[in-house]
Amino acid sequence: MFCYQCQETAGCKGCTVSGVCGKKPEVAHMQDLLIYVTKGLSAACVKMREAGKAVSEEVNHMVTVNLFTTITNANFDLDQLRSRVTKTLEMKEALLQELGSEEGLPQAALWNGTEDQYEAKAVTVGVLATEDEDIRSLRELITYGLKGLAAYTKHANALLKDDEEVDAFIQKALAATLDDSLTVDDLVALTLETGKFGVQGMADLDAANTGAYGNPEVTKVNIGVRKNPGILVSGHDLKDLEMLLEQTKGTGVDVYTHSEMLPAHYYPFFKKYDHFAGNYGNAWWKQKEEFESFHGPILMTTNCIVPPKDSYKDRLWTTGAAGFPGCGHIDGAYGEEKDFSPIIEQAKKCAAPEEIEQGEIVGGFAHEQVFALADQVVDAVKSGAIRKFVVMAGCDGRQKSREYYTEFAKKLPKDVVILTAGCAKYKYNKLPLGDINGIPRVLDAGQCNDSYSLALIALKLQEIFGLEDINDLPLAFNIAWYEQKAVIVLLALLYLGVKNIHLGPTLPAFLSPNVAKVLVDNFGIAGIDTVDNDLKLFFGEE
Ligand code: FSO
Ligand code: SF4
Repeated sequence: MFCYQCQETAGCKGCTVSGVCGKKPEVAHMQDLLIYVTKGLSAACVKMREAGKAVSEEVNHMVTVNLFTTITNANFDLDQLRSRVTKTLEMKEALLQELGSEEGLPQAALWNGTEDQYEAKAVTVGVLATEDEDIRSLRELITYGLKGLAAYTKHANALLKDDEEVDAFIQKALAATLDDSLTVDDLVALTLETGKFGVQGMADLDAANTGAYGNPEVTKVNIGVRKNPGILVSGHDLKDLEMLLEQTKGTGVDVYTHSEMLPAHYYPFFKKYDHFAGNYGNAWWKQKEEFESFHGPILMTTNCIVPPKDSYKDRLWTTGAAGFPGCGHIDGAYGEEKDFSPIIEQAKKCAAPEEIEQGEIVGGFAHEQVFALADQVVDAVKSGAIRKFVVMAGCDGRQKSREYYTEFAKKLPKDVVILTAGCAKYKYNKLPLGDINGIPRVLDAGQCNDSYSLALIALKLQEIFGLEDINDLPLAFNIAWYEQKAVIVLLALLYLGVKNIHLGPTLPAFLSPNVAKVLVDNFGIAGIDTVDNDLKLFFGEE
């Protein structure tokens, strides 16, 4: 196997024996094959569109869910992956029939095989199949960005919002990664175009979420526990949460959020559920301890899954693109009511969660809420009470080097405000960082996809202050990344013209020296240094 798509890749180079995430070689191979056949299907879709034929929603959804399934920590289930390969091949064959010609199609669109041939094929189509390291680097950068975009698209689709332009772009770009005639320059241009559609995809999801659940508002979320048994919901899919909250009404079972589901509490819609109890625990990587002490069932609606301990494996459930062998999986098509009753029945027999902390965290600073506070914010900037903002969005992870972000937050000058989104916030959202004239020093916009809100806030401030360039704002970017959703957020920010983004705790292994140089020279992308050096760099002090 060879995989280097996430920040925790072995030796900062690539996982070759087994994934640091727990992904076994057979699973890694099947994911490689799934990506390959999805690229083949996409190439057929491109031909369909060129021929003026419609591509069905079913096909669009197959492409996005396939991509999502291969995101870090989302799906470890070999059987599910294999059956997705089979369905993708069937779908692609149907398109070839409809096209009536194979002319101009790449090998990936022409290949077909039976299950017993999958493994042998898979080992020939992985990342290393592209020999030129710069072309490989750009193809992977684009593919990972598309995986992130597909994840966000899937959540919008779950709320019955489809954007044919985004789907068509995903397919076009996937097909382009198979095209040997494209140069480094072509692929750099496609990388930026991916960022453009990243903005569009995040805007779509924002519209879907706020359309269904209202605009997030300032909210205090309890982090303690109640006395009833509970179900813990993790991942990013708000529609799954809604269905579960409806089905648990009046059952005596409480529902808690975990990790990236925390921001659900900020939406007005979810406040009507009395049994929506609070948030339990921290970012994804602490789940072994926290799922143990939660005592009740856990529903993973997306990544990030840590391979479970036997002690709670029977309480771990997956749905959507997530999967783990031996854990229960709840199926359900878009628009269909999923049946969570097995989880609810299990919860009733479980003990109440064990308290691991007490108190509250505050969040809900998405675009509309911040716009409502704009006068207060602008006054604080004009009076000098707020000197600067620092965007610290992105992901958390288990590496010790990430303590940098806690220390950085603690040592920040007192007149600096953190803007955040994604699970990165757990490195500092429980610290007593206080407020500036009533504005909390950590403004949490929501999930990683809500980085879109941070971009809107920056654009609004640019407009209010009458600045020509977004980079003239008193705003620094110190982003933590882990998996591929952070890649699309990064590409979206680059597309919006943001420069000098610092990315840590390490730069992606999939950036070849030349591709990294393009990003450094054109966008000022940089890594992180020590906390003290970076504080000096960003704020001119230690
Ligand atoms: Fe975190 Fe995992 Fe949201 Fe990611 S839980 S790491 S970038 O899936 O998507 O922030
Ligand atoms: Fe390694 Fe990350 Fe790939 Fe898992 S997703 S195999 S940890 S590079």
